[in-house]
Order: sequence, then C-alpha cells, then structure tokens
Amino acid sequence: MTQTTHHTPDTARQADPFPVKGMDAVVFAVGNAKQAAHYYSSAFGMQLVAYSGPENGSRETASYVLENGSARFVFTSVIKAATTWGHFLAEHVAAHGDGVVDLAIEVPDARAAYAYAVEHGARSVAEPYEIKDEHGTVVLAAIATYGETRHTLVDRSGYEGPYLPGFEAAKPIVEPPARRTFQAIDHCVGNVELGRMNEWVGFYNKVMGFTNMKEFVGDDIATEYSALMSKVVADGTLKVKFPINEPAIAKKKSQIDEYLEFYGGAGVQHIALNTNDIVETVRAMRAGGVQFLDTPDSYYDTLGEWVGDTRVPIDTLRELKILADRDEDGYLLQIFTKPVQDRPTVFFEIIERHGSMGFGKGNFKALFEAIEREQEKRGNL
Ligand code: TYF
Ligand code: FE
Repeated sequence: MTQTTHHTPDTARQADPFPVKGMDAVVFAVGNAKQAAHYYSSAFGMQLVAYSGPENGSRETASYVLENGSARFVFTSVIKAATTWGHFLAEHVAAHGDGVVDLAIEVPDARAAYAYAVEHGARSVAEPYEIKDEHGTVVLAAIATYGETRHTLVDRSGYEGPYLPGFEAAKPIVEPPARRTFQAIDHCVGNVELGRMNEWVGFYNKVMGFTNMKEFVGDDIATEYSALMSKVVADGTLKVKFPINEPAIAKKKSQIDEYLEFYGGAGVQHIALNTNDIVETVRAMRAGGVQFLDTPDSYYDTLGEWVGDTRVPIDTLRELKILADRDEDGYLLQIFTKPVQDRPTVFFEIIERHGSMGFGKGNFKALFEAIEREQEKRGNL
C-alpha cells in the first residue's frame, strides 16, 4: 500500500520523456462495423464523422469513425481480407469476438515517442511512417501491449482532415442528441493473465514513463470480495489513464477469468467515458436500449451516511442505479454497462467527476457483486 504519484509539477512535465496529448482513438475490430456504427450513434449518442470503405478506395475493410467531444471510436470490419492487416483483423474477430485492437495515443512527436518506447523495451508493431492527402500529413508508429492489443502513436499536428488520409468526411447516421452524452475518454482498462499485472504496470512505467496512481486493489480486498487485483498507470498530466486488472484466487471464479476465457486472452475490458450530466446521459442511453448493471436498494439505503452531499439526489441515483464514491479530493458518480456484445467481454463506464481522481474504490464491493450476479446468470461463476 505504498504506491503514489499524482499531480506532476510543471518542471517535471517539461522533462516528460514520453509526452502525450491524450487518447487519439479506441479502435475496435468488429464483425459488422456498419451496425456497430449505428448502435454507438443511436444508443451512445455518438456522431459519425468519417468513413473509409469500398466506395472511396478501401476494398479490404470498412471503417466508421465516431466522435463525442474529444472521444473518438473507430469501428472496422473486414470485407475481404487481402493484406496482412486484413487477415490480422479477421483473425482478431474470430479469436476474440468484437474487441479493441488499438488504444491509439496522440503524441506531439510520433518518431520520438516510438524511439523512446522501443529503447525501453517495447515490441515494435510498425516503424514510424507518414501518410498524406490534400488535408496534410500524419505521422504514425505502433507498439505492442498486452494480448493482441497495440498502441498506435499518432502525430496529427500537421493534419486537418476528418480522421486520417484515406477517410472521407461523413454525416451523422441518426439525428445527434440535443445534449452531448459524454465528451472524453477517462480511462481504458486492460485485463491481463494471472500474475502478470505487475509486469504490465512495469511495462508502462518503463516504456512510456507512466507512473502509478494511488488507487489500487491489493490482496486484502481481492480475497475478501473482488476476485481481482488492479493498479493504475497514468501519464504525468493524467490525460491517459490505464488501469490493469489481473484475476485473484478467491472464493468465486474471478470476473477477470471469465473475460480471459471468453476473449481468448488479455485485452481491453472497459472504456470509461466522462460526462458532466450522468443523469441525463443514463436516461438517454437507457432510452436507446443500453443495459446497465443493477444495484440493490440496500446500497442506496446507506449511501447518504458516507458519501455526503452530491449534485444528484440519492433518490435519482437509486432510480437510475448510479454509484457514488468520495475521497479526500472530492466525489464521483459512475455506472457500468453490461457487456455490449454476446461474449461477456468489453463493457463501458460512464463517469462524472467532481474533484475525485479515483476509480470508485468505495463501490468495488457493490460493483463486483453486481458483476457476479451477471456471471451467475451466464453460468460462469
Ligand atoms: O477502472 C476501474 O478501476 C473501475 C473499477 O471489472 C473496476 O472502473 C475495476 C474492475 C472491473 C470493473 C470496474
Ligand atoms: Fe473504470
């Protein structure tokens, strides 16, 4: 219980060996990107902004770029595999189901970031290269992380197009919601194999100079109720935050084991999205058919005693099954979707932060019990 590091002073930030601007995109390989783009538009309130497919010269894959504020998701499916990339994507979907292939990070200098990462032990996936069109030039490089996931390093400072060369601008698929449902990616969580959490935390420490945040789930909590261990790494500005989970040997089968079994190895477990009005966001997403984890009434019966005043009355939290947590810096409100595909793998979190930079530690018991109720329904507990 000794890991810390939070707000890096400006002087240290200038010396950051691996400066990042933020998450560039979460890239999903899916069986049917056309339908995924519709779901994330109609149910998540995102907007289609760019497209690449056979109509504009991409014979092998179709890709839909959706945005909400600074959050960008790309959904790619294979039409007819022809190159290594097409075969990789097709095999990724066959092995893992719909899932995340790339947590792309925007950096000020992709060549420098790549060089630093590889010098510090990263496995190269793509050496730096440039792609251009009439909107400018993008510099890209990629390194491998856990499972078959990668981090593409993107310098788009010389580019004005809607996403990347090869993509054309596109219009929203459905009428955008009156209110934005979320506006940024808060954190991206990886599940790794038993005993490998510290190795991957060390990877981000060395390869990206990321430091450990203070919130983590250790042995003590794991054996009591969570069946997982977790640590969080982040860049010095806290724009990119990557919690890493591993299964723990507990009384029940770990939710992380369930993920690893059905995903076919390590991979991205959940993406958390920032909202400034979680009540309206959850109402809109529920109306769009998104399913959230249930929380028992007993959670709300005692919530007021420890969480103190929040922007949202407890009755509204209870109605929508939103969780709340408080720490020395402030509070947060959060809720988790059920898995968004038939495999019990990837899900989403919606989070509204008021000072707290934690991850909802006070909710872990209620949350993990809710996840276990779902595991039980699936026959995986
Ligand atoms: O990102 C986090 O750490 C929180 C807590 O299966 C969490 O959202 C951790 C593991 C998990 C679900 C949520
Ligand atoms: Fe989370």
